[in-house]
Parts: sequence; C-alpha cells; structure tokens
Amino acid sequence: MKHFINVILLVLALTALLLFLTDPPAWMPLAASAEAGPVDWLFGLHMDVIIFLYVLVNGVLLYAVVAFRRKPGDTGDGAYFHSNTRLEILWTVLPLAVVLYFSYLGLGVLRQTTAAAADELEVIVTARQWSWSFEYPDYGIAAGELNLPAGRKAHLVLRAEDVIHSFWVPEFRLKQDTVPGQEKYLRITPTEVGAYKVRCAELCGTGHAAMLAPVNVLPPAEFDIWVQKRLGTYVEPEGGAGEGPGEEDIVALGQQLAQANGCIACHSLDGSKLVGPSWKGVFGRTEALEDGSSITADEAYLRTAIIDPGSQIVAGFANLMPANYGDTLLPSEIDAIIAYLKTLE
Ligand code: HEC
Ligand SMILES: [Cu+2]
Repeated sequence: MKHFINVILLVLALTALLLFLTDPPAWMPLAASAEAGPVDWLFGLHMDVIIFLYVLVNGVLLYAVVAFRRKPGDTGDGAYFHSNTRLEILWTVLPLAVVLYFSYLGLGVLRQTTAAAADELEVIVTARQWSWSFEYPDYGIAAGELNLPAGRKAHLVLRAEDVIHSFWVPEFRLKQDTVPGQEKYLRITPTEVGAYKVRCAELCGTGHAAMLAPVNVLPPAEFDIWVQKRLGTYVEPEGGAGEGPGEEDIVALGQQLAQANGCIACHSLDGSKLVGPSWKGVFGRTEALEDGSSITADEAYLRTAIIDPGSQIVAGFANLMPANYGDTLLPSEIDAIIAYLKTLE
C-alpha cells in the first residue's frame, strides 16, 4: 500500500511538472488561421494525454527499479505472479475507450475545418517539380505567390502536374497532399496579416527543399488593390503617385521573383549544372540548341526561354521547364527577372 501511494504521488507530480513546462507549447509557430484554433486544441489534448502515459510507464518503472532493487546478500528469486484478469480487462477497455473518444473529437475538428462558407474565395493551386502557381478563377488572374485577404475563407483546389506534392503552410496548420489526376481541397481562413511560405511536405525530387512560394495575408482593401494591379485596372489615388522604381529596385525585384517562383531549384548561379543550365553569365553567351543551331542569348531570347521554354531547347537539357510562367508572371515581372539575369556574370 505504501508503494502504491508513493507511485501515485510521483506520477501526479511529474505529470503536473511536464504539463506546466509544455504550456504553452514553445515549438508551435504563430497560429495565423481560424482553423489553427481547433487543430492546436486537439494537438494539445493529445500531448497532455501522451505526457501522462509517458510518466505513468516510466515513473512506475523508475520507482520499481529503485524501491525493489536487490538487497545485499539476497540471492533468492522474486515472488511468482500469475495473470490478473481484472487488470487485463481494465487496461484493454480503458485505452480503447480513450482512442474511440479521440476519434470522435478528431471527427469534430475535421468537420469544423472542412466546413464550407458562402463567400469563399476560390484559388486553384497547382504543384509541379518544383514550383507552385495560383489561379483566381473569380477574377481571372494568376500569380506565383498566394495572396489572401484576412478574414475571408479561402477554398483551395489543389492539383499536381507530375508527382505527389503536399501543400503546407505551418502557420495555417493544415496540410494536404496534391495528387496527379485528382483534385484535393483545403479550406483556410487566414486571420493574421503577415508573410508566410508554402512549402512542399512530400519528398518530390531533387528540388523539393526549394519548392517554396510566398504567402501574403493582406488586409481586404490591400488584397483588392493587388487584384486590380494584376488586372491592370488599378488607378493610383490622387497625389499618391511617387517615383517609379529605379534600376536597382528592378534587379532586386527580379532576384526576389526568381527565388519566389522556384527558378532557383533548377538554375544555379555558380556555373554548376542542375536540371536547367546555370544562370552564371547567361546574358550574351552563345547558346547551342538541341536542334543543332546556335543563338546569342539576348533579351528577346531570354524572354522566349521564360514564356515558351519548349520552343528552343538548350543542347544537353530536357524540356523540363514549367511552361506557364507567361501566365503566372506579369510582363513587368518578366522584365525584372531579365534585368536580374543580365547582372549575373
Ligand atoms: C523544373 C526546373 C526548372 C524551373 C523551375 C525553371 N527552369 Fe528555366 N530551364 C529549365 C531547363 C531544363 C532549361 C533548359 C531547356 C530549355 O531550354 O527549355 C531551362 C532554360 C531556361 C533559360 C534558358 C537558359 C539558357 O542557358 O539558355 C532561361 C532564361 C530560364 N530557363 C529561365 C527560368 C526562369 C526565369 C525560371 C523561373 C521563373 C525558370 N527558368 C524556372 C528548367 C527549369
Ligand atoms: Cu513537391
């Protein structure tokens, strides 16, 4: 009896200590979506139960090792026990009940996080080796970054062009595989204005780690301005027109776009050959093409190489470059990337 009370006290004390130390959990990133609430709640509940079970098993074990260790001079065997039916029924039924209860809670959270809303913003997300693109059918625009208005539920329609990828923005908590030939869905209601990143959570080839795209949660009014800019219908408010961007800004923008759109996954800057030719010294070099001809890489060539990569294949490379940059990048963005390419010597 004395041992029982000791063990119960030990387990309770250690559980309380660990629960205190892990609340709030320091390993979670910012919660930036409405769906993060129920997900974090369920995750926290799991953690609490796991902490208790961990302490129960290891606490009893540790206590037994210390309290029942062999006394000096004791060479006899331990006491012999046979099975204990009541205990066995208890430790089968209890965990079963806990697991069933957690499935019930999980179903509730699943229903909560997949529920549709009337004014959803539809975004078609396409994943490919190794980039993401986003289309907004309601507005007829496309982009290489995912911009969302804060407070409005987004209905993401996920597609894959080649292999399985996985859409994951840790701050939104939800994750969904994209599967070639199928459409998958995810509903996210961003709540925190800020800049995040989509990453691919399914190993999908050598460019997997670089398969990132910017996610911007904008105040609704800023989102509307962004849409109008993509559509080319934006009118600068009176007196608000500052100076246009300078040459340096354009190069910096081009570099940013090259990173954000996944170009860097296939093109190195140091002369090494990846999936595509290196960008080191690309401007002005004489390029041997697959059809045996050769061409000088001037601005017009670079533009065609970006918009219509299949039309001129560089010798020694396969036709693997995504063909939709002409849709997802604005003409001014392609200009910025070319300005950046010209600076790479
Ligand atoms: C999935 C890999 C991949 C991605 C991502 C990719 N490219 Fe390419 N790129 C290639 C391959 C392969 C080639 C060579 C075959 C060809 O010419 O189409 C190439 C060729 C090019 C060329 C011609 C290079 C030369 O030496 O003549 C340019 C310019 C270029 N890409 C720009 C871009 C830009 C800009 C982006 C991002 C907006 C991008 N690429 C993203 C694979 C990729
Ligand atoms: Cu991927």
